[in-house]
Amino acid sequence: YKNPHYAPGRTTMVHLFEWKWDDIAAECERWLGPRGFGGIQISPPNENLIIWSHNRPWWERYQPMSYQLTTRSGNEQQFASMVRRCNDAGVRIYVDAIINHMTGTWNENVGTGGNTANFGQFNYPGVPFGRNDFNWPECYIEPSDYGCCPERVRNCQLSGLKDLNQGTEYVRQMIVTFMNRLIDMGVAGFRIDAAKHMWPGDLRIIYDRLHNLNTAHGFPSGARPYIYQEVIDLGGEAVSRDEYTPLAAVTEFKFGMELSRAFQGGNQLRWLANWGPQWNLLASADSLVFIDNHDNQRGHGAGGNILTYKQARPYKGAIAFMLAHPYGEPQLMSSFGFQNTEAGPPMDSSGNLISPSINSDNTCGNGWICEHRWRQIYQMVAFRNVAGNTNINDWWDNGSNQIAFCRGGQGFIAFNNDSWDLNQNLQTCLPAGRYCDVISGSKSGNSCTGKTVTVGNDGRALISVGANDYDMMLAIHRGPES
Ligand code: LAG
Ligand code: CA
Repeated sequence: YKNPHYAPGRTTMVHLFEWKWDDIAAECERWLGPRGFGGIQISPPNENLIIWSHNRPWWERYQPMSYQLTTRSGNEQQFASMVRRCNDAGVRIYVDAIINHMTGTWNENVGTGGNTANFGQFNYPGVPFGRNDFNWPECYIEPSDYGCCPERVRNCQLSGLKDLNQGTEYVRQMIVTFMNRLIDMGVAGFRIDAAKHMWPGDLRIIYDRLHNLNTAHGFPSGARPYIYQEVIDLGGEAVSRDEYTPLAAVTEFKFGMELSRAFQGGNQLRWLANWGPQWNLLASADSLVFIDNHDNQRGHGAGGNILTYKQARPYKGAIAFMLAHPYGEPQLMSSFGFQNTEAGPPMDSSGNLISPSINSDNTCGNGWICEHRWRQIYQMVAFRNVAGNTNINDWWDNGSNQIAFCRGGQGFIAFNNDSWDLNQNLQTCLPAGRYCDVISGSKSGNSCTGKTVTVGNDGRALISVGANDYDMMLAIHRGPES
């Protein structure tokens, strides 16, 4: 369950948060496929409660009403067509699976597929689920439970969301049927929402009943779905990430916290020389990594002082480090703009999602940020694809915040987070020649719109990253784009 089964030569997924299925299909064909992206995490595809009392917040999608595939992102037919078109473009689909709970208790009770529920009776006819399918008697997770009491973390309600009992055969069957339907439609795997709040033993039974990936969508025969379990473990809790790594991959929240700290100047970049398990991160093969996600970019979930699109310069630095470094399975965030942390995605007065528009410089409009269309980010996806499974070599640092390293003989990157210029003759490990920096510009034909780097026969080159340059890094690699 730890192999994302990307198409050959691809390495990176992006979370297209709250996008519509038709827009994702188009994005696979016009952008993600051609640019070498490996996959997409989509928002939950199953029916959720409509919450007008909070003006349709983004978080209504974390309140399931049924496993029918109708949401603001589209219906089942649109979902199937998206998966087909993306797989044909070489881009995999990973589903955010909300299987720990159903909704909270609300006055509104209509879902995006038209199903209703009786919250007081724990009745969800769209599945159907009833009182016996939930942990009982009702209890609510208190902050102090995380320190002491795994059984309360697993069996009580998270934020008042009605807690399914995955220990019962019927609940497992409903969940497995839902997930297998998606696998048969061609998805490549799942994010397991709130995995900390489910028993590892129950999850194992569920995973082991999942189908192999669909060979008619280009997967090798016998391939198991990629599963990354959302477990927020910053240390010191009764439930630990290590209970979940024997099952499948796990989200590593320390990754984005530490890199956010370093790239904001709270830690010197030179300490990143041993980035990985020596920082108490998970083993690389177990680890799904990201700088920000949909929760912590707005202070939900683990919170913390996380870099986002709002602090673009250090954010791009942290993302470039993530993509240049071989540790972990990286995931990019693609956001909609927000001020209010509860606000939903761009929508009209009826609550319909508004599609992103695409500007002439490839960026997005209509309220969508599309970090995955920022040059400094998508060109680092290409860098990572070229670097492949090479290791880091020729690490250099100035004893402070200027660092550089090679990826085998495939790529070279330098960062300057000091307040003075970086001007050094450094080993790039690349064949002699002229390279185009993929951060400050891009190659078009024989010319380069950004910095040019000339590598000598000894592999060395003069590397310059000014303290006041637009970006804090410079990257070159083999292949046509640099
Ligand atoms: C997750 N991972 O474990 C998701 O990443 C996270 O986004 C989900 O919370 C959470 N678990 C449940 O799937 C989000 C919001 C919550 C929101 C919840 C349900 O961060 O704030 O709770 O989705 O929509 C909301 C209200 C609560 C209320 C609750 C129940 O904010 O005040 O108690 O709904 O009605
Ligand atoms: Ca639970």
